[in-house]
Amino acid sequence: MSDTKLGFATRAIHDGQKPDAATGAVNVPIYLTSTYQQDGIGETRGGHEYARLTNPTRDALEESLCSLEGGTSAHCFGSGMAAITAMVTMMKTGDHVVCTDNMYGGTGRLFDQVMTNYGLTFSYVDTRDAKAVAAAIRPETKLVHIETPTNPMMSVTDIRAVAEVCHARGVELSVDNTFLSPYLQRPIELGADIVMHSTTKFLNGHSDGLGGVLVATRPEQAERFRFVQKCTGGILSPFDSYLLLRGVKTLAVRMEQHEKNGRVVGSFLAERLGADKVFYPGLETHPQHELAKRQQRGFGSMMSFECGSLEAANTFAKRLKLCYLAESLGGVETLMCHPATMTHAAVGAKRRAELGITDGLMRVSVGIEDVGDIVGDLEQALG
Ligand code: P1T
Repeated sequence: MSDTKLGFATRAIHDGQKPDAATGAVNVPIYLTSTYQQDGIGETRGGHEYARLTNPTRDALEESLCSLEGGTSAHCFGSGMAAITAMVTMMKTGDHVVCTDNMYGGTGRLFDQVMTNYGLTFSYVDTRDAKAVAAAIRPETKLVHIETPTNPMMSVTDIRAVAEVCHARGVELSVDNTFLSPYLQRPIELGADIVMHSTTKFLNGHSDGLGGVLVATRPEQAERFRFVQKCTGGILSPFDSYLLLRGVKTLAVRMEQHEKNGRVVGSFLAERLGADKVFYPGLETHPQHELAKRQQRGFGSMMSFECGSLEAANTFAKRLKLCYLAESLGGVETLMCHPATMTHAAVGAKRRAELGITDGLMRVSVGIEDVGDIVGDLEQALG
């Protein structure tokens, strides 16, 4: 059970992660089993029937993540995309979803190229403007799904303001909290109904496992998400659950270091390239700096910057020695991504241009190496 009086770092280590009752092992065992012996018909041990429904390693992880986000239950899936898919299965043909216009490219691809085939409709709005969200809500709108800060333009949405708009109209609000982790932002405290993560990122922290989670705030959501886990089977494996349990234990210290390094790298890039070329809410020049300061516990370590052209971005990327050119984010190592050809290729050139995702834009996930080494690598690569 979660004791909410305990601090975040303590809960990250202990909630859901009690020593094994049978042996005292301080780490949750990896339960590699697909099924469970029953003592008689209908007589399960602790409710375990079949591993698509429950697995003690995954159960422990779900308890841990639920505690960290302050929800009522958590439900883990095999990837962030599987979690988003599960969330939209709450809807029926004819239902409508309002989303942030700038999101991870795979999320829009799922909505536009898969979910529309099942009669769902999606509107993309600039959710920085709560009035634009209100204007986009229709009688058939069931969900507002936002990313804040956004991938990769780092726009910040006022979660509390959008939650008020949603609740006045009887619509649920889900927040993709991947870029900050619950250490730096807790959307449920600001009114969100569902929190979603690609746990592949900061929650795992070591770039060694995909995963996704939905954190619920109401019993009917929990029932629905459990049912989707059971019916569609896109669950997280016991081994990946273990990797996440292990990653989460150090979330607080990792995020502190990501935050420190992020500030140094953000300032360096702003000084080197000009603040107008750097998209990082930690800069005072960022249009939502004050909002980010208010609703986030820190600015995180995600940012993007403009190199000017595809050629300049590629020259920069090829010169990197320490930082890796790679998709993904949130690991201990500094990762550099070219959104136009990587994470946001599916968005299409027209929409990328509208969102400011130019061919010269590079995104950085600042790792927790010695920050002088990261800055040194960026400096030499910028030439
Ligand atoms: O990759 P997966 O675990 O399925 O998560 C999808 C996803 C969802 N939401 C956000 C905000 C994301 O950034 C992602 C995945 N993003 C990358 C792979 C990336 O490099 O941006």
